[in-house]
Amino acid sequence: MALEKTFRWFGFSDPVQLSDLKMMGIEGVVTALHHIPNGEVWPVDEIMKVKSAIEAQGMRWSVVESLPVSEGIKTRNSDCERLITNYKQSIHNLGACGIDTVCYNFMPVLDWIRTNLHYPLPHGGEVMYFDFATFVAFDVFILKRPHANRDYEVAILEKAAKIVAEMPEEEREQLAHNIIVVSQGFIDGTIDGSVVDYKKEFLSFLDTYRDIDTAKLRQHLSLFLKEVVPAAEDGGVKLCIHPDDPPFPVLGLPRIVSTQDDLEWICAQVDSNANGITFCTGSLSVNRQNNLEEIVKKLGHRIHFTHLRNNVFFKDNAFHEYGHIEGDIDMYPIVKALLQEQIRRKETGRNDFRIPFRPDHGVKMLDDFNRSANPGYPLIGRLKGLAELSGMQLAIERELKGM
Ligand code: DNO
Repeated sequence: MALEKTFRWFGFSDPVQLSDLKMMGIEGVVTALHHIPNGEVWPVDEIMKVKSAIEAQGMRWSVVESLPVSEGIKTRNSDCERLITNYKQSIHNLGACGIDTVCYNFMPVLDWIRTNLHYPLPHGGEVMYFDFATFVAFDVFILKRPHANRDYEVAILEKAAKIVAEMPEEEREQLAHNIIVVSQGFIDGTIDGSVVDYKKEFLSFLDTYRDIDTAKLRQHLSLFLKEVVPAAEDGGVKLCIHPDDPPFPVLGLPRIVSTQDDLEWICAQVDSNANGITFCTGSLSVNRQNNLEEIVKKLGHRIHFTHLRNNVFFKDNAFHEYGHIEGDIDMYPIVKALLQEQIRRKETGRNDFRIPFRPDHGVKMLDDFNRSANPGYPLIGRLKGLAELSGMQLAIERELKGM
C-alpha cells in the first residue's frame, strides 16, 4: 500500500479549495487552525468546523501542522505553565474530535529560513534558496545582532561583507523582511508582522535565549515531552516533531532537532509511540552527515508523518530546493524504506501502519505565477511532486511484491 497522500491546506482563505484537493486524488488534509493565536486553546467547535468541511469532500484531517509550541515553553518563562496547560487542552480537544497526528517543532524564535524566496531556475520556474553567506550578511550587517561576527569564520564574513556592500538598501530590507516576517507569519510563529520595527522585536526575542544553550534547550524539550506526551497518549494522539530547517545553529540560537542522534535522544525521552517524528527529507538532508535511509530504518517505527522534498547542495551549507524527485537526494531508497516500514507495521499488527506523506514545497511553475500562495506552496509544483512521488511508490510496490 502506498503512503497516505496528503496535502497542506491553509484553511478557508487558501486559494486552493478542498474540492480541488479531492480532484487531485488527495486522501488526507494537513492543516491547522491558523486563526487561533499562538498559545491559545483550540476549541472543539473550531476544530469540528474544519474537520467537517474536509470530511464533506470525502477526505480526512490526517495531520495537524502545526500546533505551535510557544516561545514561553521553549524558554520556560513565567507563562510556561499556562501555555503547557493550553497545549495539553488543545491535544485533548483534537483527540476528542478524532484527529490523531500532531506535528510541531522546537526551533527557537525562527522556524524555517531561506534567503531568496524567488530564485529563478533556468527553465523559468522558481524555487527557494538558502545562501549561507547571504544569511551571515543579514545577521551581521543588516540585523546587526550584537557580537554576531564572533560566530563566523573570517572567510565567510568577508564574503558576507561583499554581498551586503553590493546590495541596494531596499534589497537589504527585503531580505530581513523575508527572513523575519514573510516566511514566518503564515505558520503562526512568533512574529506575525504586526509590529512595525520587526527587527527590534526580533532582536528582543533572540535575547530571551541569552542563557539558553544546547543542553538547556534539550532540558526544556525533555520537560515539555514529559508533560505533553502522557496527555497525547490519553487522547489517542501521536505527536511528531519536525526537524530544524536548516539543521544547524543560527543567530546564536541552539538547535536540537538536526541529526539522527538528536532524533534518537528525543525518542528516548519518553518511550511512547505518542512521542514521534516528522521525517522531513528537505530539512534533514542539508546536514550532509545525515543518512536519511538509515534514519528511516532505525527510527521508522516512530515516524508518524513525512515531508518529501529535494534540494541541490552547494558549498558553505548553501542549497536550493528543487523538483521532488530531481536534485541531490536520491528519493528511491528513502521512499522504499518508508514503504517497507509500512509493511513491517502491518505485519506486527499496528493499526497506524499507514504513514501520511505530503509533497513538501514545490517549484513555482505555469499557472502558479497567476495564483497567490504562501512561500514554498505553489499548487502546480506540489501537484507535480505528488504525481512523481506517487508513480515512484507504485513502481516500488510492484518491485517489493516481485511483480
Ligand atoms: C515550512 C514548514 C515548516 C513546518 C514546521 C512544522 O514550510 O515545513 O514551517 O511546518 O516547522 O512545525
